[in-house]
Amino acid sequence: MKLYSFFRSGTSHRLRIALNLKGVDYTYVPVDLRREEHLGDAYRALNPQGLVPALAVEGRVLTQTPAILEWLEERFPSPPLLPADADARARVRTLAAIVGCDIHPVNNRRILESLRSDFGADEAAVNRWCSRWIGEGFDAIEALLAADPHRGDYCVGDTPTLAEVYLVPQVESARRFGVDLSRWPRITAVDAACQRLATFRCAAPALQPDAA
Ligand SMILES: N[C@@H](CCC(=O)N[C@@H](CS)C(=O)NCC(=O)O)C(=O)O
Repeated sequence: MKLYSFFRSGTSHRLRIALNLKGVDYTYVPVDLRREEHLGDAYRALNPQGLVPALAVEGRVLTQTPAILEWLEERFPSPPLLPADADARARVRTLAAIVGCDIHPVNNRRILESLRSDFGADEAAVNRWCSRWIGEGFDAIEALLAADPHRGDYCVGDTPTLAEVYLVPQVESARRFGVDLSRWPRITAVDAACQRLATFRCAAPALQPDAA
């Protein structure tokens, strides 16, 4: 398997965590977003959307992390990243969707570039934008975590699930944008629990071959 990844990309980070949790080996292929390699013909031939990550496997290329994560779960069911119980699965998917559908898309590089070039936003305004949408999403996640009386160290159940696969990269990104995380003690505790696991630590942006 080849993972086309950028070290600082939150969606690439999701896949690195999931592949590590599943124990699946892969070759890391860097795609430099700073040099816009993802917009060139060579990468677009792999992913016409011009977004990382992409996973090349057995002669085909998978794109879109929700689809790739489901594929991984189906092809490598052990250890599971979704709980057995339907209600718990729904909770995991809710938490993952808050990050994947409502926080990450509006803070993506191309959106921030458009704020700068089409709307004249300076870096302070861009940071306010990111903080706002991260804050709204994290407030909701924190409330959902607080409302679950059976929760342990992780978001749902006693082992990491897709909820952490989405959440930990978003926490990393929040730190990068200078967001004060002290407002969300449950989220930071889940992140700390994940950082105790080598599978999460090895997926960190700073440890990737293209980290600079
Ligand atoms: N929904 C896509 C989003 C992928 C995505 O937005 N990737 C970002 C990096 S985290 C990207 O390639 N951005 C390039 C850009 O915005 O120009 C997924 O989950 O795979």
